[in-house]
Amino acid sequence: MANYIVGDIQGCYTALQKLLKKVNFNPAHDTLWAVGDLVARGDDSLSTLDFLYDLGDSFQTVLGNHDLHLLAISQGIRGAKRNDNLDKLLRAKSLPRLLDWLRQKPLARMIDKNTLLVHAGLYPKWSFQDCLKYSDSVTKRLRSDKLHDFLQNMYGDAPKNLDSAANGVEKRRFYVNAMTRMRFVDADLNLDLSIKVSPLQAPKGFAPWFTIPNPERKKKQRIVFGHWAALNGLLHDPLNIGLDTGYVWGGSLTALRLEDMKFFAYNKQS
Ligand SMILES: [Mn+2]
Repeated sequence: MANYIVGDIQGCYTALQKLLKKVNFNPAHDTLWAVGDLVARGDDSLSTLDFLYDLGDSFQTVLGNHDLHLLAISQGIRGAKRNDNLDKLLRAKSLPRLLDWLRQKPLARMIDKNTLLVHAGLYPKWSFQDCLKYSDSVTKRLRSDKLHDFLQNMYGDAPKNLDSAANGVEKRRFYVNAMTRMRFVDADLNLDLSIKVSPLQAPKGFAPWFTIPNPERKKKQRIVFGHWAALNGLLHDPLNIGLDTGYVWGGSLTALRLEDMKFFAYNKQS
């Protein structure tokens, strides 16, 4: 019985299978967790979702920005970009079933009593409880007949902080941006969603979210996240575990076994 947490899969079905084989993943005993961004850009988003769906309760995930974008494309709110490689998925018979399943998933959830799973990270002013509450407020909309309205209002980089949110729509946009797109914040903890470089190249005045002291976060609380491929191997912090090692960009697909904190990676060279 082991818990494996896998980084951003992004439709890389073959790599996922190779990685699961490497760790001898057995859905009868083990649980696979994912940090979100299950689809987009990789070779086979359809097979990826079909496979994860079929794992039933042996698979748990949070949603990433690409997963929310897929929901928006399916609602006709956005067009699919060619390099997202989603055509086969968007034409699939199983699409409605897969989308109904996907929209049930949270933006953040606990893996155990000290471990939060969230695609981008924990906004430095939030406690775990805040984050879970804000995730619930988004999930409630995703699961409801307000899905279309919610996704329509989801896009945009403003507000940059929660205090300047004028209404519920703007608050929820901030929740989504913080939980699925965040990398850098400025000294006033404003989100800057345009900077995607590695922390080593941080522009003056900006810092990665996980370097900001968070008074709401208890000492032993750890966060497992993805989204930031440029972090690749730079972050050796047992409390902030970034699992996106950029397989779609020629890097590797990484899984962490929670029981002994062992990392496994698959890349095209292995
Ligand atoms: Mn992402």
